[in-house]
Amino acid sequence: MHLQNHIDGRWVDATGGDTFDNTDPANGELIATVTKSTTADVDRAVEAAQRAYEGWRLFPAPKRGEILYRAAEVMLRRKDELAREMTREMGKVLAEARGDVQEGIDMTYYIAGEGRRQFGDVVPAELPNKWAMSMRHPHGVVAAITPWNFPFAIPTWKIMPALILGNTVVFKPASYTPLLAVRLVEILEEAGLPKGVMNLVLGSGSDLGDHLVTHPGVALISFTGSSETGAHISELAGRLLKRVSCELGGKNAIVVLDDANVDLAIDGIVWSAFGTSGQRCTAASRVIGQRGIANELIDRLVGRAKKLRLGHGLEDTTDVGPVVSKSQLDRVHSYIPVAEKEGATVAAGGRISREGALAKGWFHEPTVLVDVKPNMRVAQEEIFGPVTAVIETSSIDEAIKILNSTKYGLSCSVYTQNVNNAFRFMRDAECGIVYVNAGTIGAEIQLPFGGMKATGNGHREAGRAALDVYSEWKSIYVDYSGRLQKAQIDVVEKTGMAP
Ligand code: UN1
Repeated sequence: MHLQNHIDGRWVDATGGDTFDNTDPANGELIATVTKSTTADVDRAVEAAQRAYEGWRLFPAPKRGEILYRAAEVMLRRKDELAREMTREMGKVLAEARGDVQEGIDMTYYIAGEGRRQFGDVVPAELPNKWAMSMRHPHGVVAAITPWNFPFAIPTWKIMPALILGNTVVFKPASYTPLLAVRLVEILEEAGLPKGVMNLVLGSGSDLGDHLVTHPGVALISFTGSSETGAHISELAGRLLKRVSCELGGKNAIVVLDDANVDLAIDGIVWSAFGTSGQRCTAASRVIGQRGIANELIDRLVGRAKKLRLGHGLEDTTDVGPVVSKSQLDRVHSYIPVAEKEGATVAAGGRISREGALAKGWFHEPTVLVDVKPNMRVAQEEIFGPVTAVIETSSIDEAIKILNSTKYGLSCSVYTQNVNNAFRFMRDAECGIVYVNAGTIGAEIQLPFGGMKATGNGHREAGRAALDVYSEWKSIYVDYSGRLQKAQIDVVEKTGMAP
């Protein structure tokens, strides 16, 4: 298989003629060769998107919605095939890959409906014979720069709201997951999206990112990835006063209080810490356990982590797949000596797995670190792998303090059977997503998704909130009095009515 760019409605190779390989992280098998774009290809994609914008912004939004609706139908039809390709391409187990595709389907249906909403306000004016209202206005060309961990869902979070509001798109997916990006563009093409509205540029962020972000034809950059890259993009774009929406790192925690249902908490921790091999920005990479249940919690969590079976995500027997690449594996594993040096103990896992069928893939054992103090690096930094750090605490107050002590603020959860504790936690957690008696992963698309502090720059994806990212507000006043009226200055006192 060979994967190409999609520019102005055509599948084309990059101008330089270079390629890179797309491989299965579980066994190293070659999936596809991929065209490797240069900045000249970015220019072509942006120019095509700029040309298409003039037509697309005027195409009625309900009709744009119908195209998205058809795209969702195609996704549904192709769901299983897409999920299988995703598992091969980036490693997550098949059930989770199906979930990723389903999240894209959900988002596409949801946003299709916005074709007939996109509400603005009509409000009374303070002067007679004057009309006041607000409406949404598209930005123009949106650059969607997406990560490999949700190679289908996250692109839909950006592309669907951008399209429904009348923007056109240049899509630069992570270089580990070009296949699912190609599939998404194929689906939009099949659904009838006009040429140039959606352009795909395959290649590495380090080669293309700065050029795309600073391109004068790009109005808005929507990025999901690391906080470091998000800060870099924001800096470049900030100087040019471009719109930027960033969805960045997390150091999410599950708090388990003494009054929790521990069985339920263990299920939530295992699922949130080791699902997707811990490669979710919502992954539970910290567990904060109150002293009364901490020993039981640790014993049982360690037992469960040791039983998880590593393997290819397409096999039924696999609980945890590989991490996405060798460099990611090395990065994750480098935290083990860091933890030990700071005084933490590896209670489960801790090793790279190379036994038998795992030898050719990038597998890391599900790992539980204990004796962790809140300020240790493993309790502060995003690891993005199957590693979770257990911290013990004395009270709910201290637990919330520890929860809020990292620079991030994406997702968190509390396990408690006490309604007062639950509500205090909901109020005081400095996170964009809070769960009660559920793990930290599994956000639904009809609510805002995103986080506080270094997790983002104040925007939210999904839900109605996404519309605010992909449009500007325009306030419109129509004076039909036929004379000069001055707001804030004219005195309107006479009602003209009998007293
Ligand atoms: C991500 O890891 O960047 O809430 C997205 C969740 C998923 C989305 C995760 N619905 O875990």
